[in-house]
Amino acid sequence: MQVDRLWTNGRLMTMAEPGAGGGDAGAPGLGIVEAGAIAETAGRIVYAGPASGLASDIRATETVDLDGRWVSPGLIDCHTHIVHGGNRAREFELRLAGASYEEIARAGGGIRSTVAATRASSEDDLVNSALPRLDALIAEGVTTIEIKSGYGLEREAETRMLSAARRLADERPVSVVTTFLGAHAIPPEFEGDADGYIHSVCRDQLPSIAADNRADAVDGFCEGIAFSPDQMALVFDKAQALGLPVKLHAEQLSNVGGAKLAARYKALSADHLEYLDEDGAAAMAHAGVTAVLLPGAYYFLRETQAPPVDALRLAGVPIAVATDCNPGSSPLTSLLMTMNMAATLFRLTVEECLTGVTRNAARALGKLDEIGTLEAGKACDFAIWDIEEPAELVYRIGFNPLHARVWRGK
Ligand code: DI6
Ligand code: FE
Repeated sequence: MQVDRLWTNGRLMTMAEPGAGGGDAGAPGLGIVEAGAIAETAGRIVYAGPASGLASDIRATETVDLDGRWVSPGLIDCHTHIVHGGNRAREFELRLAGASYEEIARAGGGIRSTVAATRASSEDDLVNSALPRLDALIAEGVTTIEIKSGYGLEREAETRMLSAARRLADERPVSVVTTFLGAHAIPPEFEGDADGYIHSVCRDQLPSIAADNRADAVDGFCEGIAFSPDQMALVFDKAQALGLPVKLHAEQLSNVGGAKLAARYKALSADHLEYLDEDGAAAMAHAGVTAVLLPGAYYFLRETQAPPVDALRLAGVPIAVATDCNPGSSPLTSLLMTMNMAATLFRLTVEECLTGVTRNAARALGKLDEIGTLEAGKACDFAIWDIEEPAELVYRIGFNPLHARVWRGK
């Protein structure tokens, strides 16, 4: 058997679903394989497991000795807004002086100030300003990133954001998944007319964005300061008519029933969820909606109500974790730091954090058959770490133990 590359002598966290086989007993969840090997051909994993299980006639064009290092699937940041113009450091200072996120938003700052900066940016500007943020994530082993629009709020600027996001995948060895977030905020032209703006999202923005294949999914901000479940339902109806899966920013600052709406539309994920209740968690579990927890926004906005992790566990909702990297509520470009926050602030276990940035992050993107675990048939994306045990990836703060990153076999 001939393969392109063979990595030997690694300690694998396959992150394969428990019961899927491959993992040693005594290490539930992480799917640990000591003395592991990974074989790759044409960017795909053809084998990941104990070296003893390799075909005896295996021949590789190139063989790499991992020297006993730990290997995880490539990390996946499944919720970001890394493409945008400007920054909001001044607003941060206002918040330090006592203003709340909601007060700033209601006064026309917040998301809208980033909208003005984004509208004034060319596609090149957007690509160039996002690259350092993307590079910071890549440097920590990220191999797939989701990027949302939502700071253009009209067709041309939303389209520009999405093409900038797609272009980032040409600029760097990383997979980019794009999400149309036209229903993020009410733009100044529609002041006081949320219904009118939703109508324009459905009529003027979504159809052309879908026709040009610019977005892989459709998202919205369902919140008192943004759009109601009824308004979001109109966007979701249109998205589904155009064949696009949906997801939702839900119950971040209050409970307006966003999680139930997401469940009704079999959304890929409902994200934030600080104010989720048990009914909402049950509805998500029933509909197979992944919970994406975003501790960076919770931390940065100094929220005090943490998401109901026990209710999510009890209901059996898969939990993912992401940076929510955005200029207003989570200027965070470290997925390792995000895992530490999820553990410290939300009390996720190490296993939940690691699953949250691999297997369940893949699930939140609808790409579990493609990425998220080290299993034959999937894309050959992985991270090699200089650590003694997996918990170190969650435990350390501001320390990057990445040894090397492999994307599509390279
Ligand atoms: N919720 C958030 O935390 C971000 N968007 C959203 O819907 C905030 C975006 C921003 O403040 O720019
Ligand atoms: Fe967000």
